[in-house]
Amino acid sequence: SSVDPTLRTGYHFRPPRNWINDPNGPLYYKDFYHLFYQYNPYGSVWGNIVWGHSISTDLINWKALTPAIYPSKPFDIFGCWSGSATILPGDKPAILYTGIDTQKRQVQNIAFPANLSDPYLREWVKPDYNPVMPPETGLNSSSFRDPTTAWYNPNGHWTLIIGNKRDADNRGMALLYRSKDFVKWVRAKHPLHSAKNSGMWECPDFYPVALRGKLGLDTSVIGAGVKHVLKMSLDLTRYDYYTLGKYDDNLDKYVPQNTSLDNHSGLRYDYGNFYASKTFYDPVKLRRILWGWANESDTPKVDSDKGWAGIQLIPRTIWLHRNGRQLLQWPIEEFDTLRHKHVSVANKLAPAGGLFEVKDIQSNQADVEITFDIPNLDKAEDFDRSYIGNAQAFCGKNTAETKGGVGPFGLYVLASSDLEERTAVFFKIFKNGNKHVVLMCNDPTRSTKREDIYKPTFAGFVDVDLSKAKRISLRTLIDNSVVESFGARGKTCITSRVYPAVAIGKDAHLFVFNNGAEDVKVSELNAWEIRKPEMNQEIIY
Ligand code: DQQ
Repeated sequence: SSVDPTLRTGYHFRPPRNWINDPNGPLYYKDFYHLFYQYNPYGSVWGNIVWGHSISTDLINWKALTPAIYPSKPFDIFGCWSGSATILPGDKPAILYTGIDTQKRQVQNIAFPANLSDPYLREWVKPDYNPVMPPETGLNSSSFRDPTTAWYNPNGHWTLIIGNKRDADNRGMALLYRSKDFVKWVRAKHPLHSAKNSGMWECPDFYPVALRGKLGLDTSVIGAGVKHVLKMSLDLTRYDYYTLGKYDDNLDKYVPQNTSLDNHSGLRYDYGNFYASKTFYDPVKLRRILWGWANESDTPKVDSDKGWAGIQLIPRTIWLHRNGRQLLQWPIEEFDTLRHKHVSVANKLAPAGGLFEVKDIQSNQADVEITFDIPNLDKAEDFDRSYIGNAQAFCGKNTAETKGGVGPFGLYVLASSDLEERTAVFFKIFKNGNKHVVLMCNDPTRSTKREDIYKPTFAGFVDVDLSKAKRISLRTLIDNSVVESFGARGKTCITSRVYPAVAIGKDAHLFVFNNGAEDVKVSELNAWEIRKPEMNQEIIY
């Protein structure tokens, strides 16, 4: 059976039709935000890749332009793959991207706006001296792609990294390149960073974050008062990982601190359906913004029948937690302008084994913020060290309906009135000596009555200290077939794609549930219907 066309997202970024994947080259220029993205103009499965292009003044309402970069030269004739933008002095954007050349090699190319007085940056020129970074001897030309935004090293060089894998030992790497003029690039002898057995690093990203506060930093900021973030998308696991660490601009080396990539154990932006992400610095609101791609969970056959596949998630402001241990993420504030009809609940008990419905809004496209107070932690089950690194496996076995001690409690979203369909987003709290461990799960095992749908359970731990306040918050954005959740004000995020058969449109319901043995209290719940923004309706030529 095929997907109901009304399950297409309304407020998540998408083109009018067809396949999309990675966000590319996000930038701000002359009053407009630009987003480029991997796009198949001819179909709804991956292929024929060009850079789709849209503009916005608020990152929420989008106008579609014609593709900005598309195969036209020997150095990109078989595809224009992912890359990034750098704003050069004098407010001059430049794009570096991976081209697939006549020999099917991955090469790095440069493109400049044809006309800097066009704020839409509609036309891009690819000089004939491309590629600017060909795969040199010894490099695997099929694992050499996705250049980052460049940063300016005080030693006088523009510097960037490119994703790579060394075949001999499957070592994933961030190759380092330097340039004085942005045109002639030379590879450094050593990579910025690498990790054994991690396989191909796709779409690396490297940027500074301030030690204190929410303000973002321009990509070239270096020195005391900042940490650096290195993120890569691991082709092996299809998840994005990051580490926090120190960038030594003299040696051009990055050293992770208290985080490592060994055994794919880095921190995660999102524990769900989230890949090939990229950040950019927004000079208007002085913040760093994260874009991430979510693919469909349905089959390519269904994608090709329905004519669309893939979205970008709501852009997230990203900053360092003051404990220095992790990043925090939150939907950009502009998103709140889409909030419409509102309901609220205060001081309502979610009794052990009970549930209640949140009524009076249509919740298939909604924004829900909830705070749970947990009066008593005595019944928390013991934490087993074997759960570390295995959150997803634990939640796969222990679903939202598995009775527990403290929790599972949380939301049933996109639920049918009889609860035969529901996607559960919930917390479960364990006892670990005299401390507590919080686990967050997204359980879509009952998200649809349709068969043959890929319904992976996702989960991550939440680094909160319940000894200060026995309380935890959750925000969930619901958009027909997307459930995008932020636990503990952006500490742990989980995105999931689901395709209900019944819980569609007006038939989608929202519940608060508690399948633990201990009562919890909803101290506050606010839920809003979400209006539809302008979403790439017609192409501007
Ligand atoms: N997608 C692009 C590549 C990148 C991959 C091709 C990640 O450049 O490595 O569409 O999803």
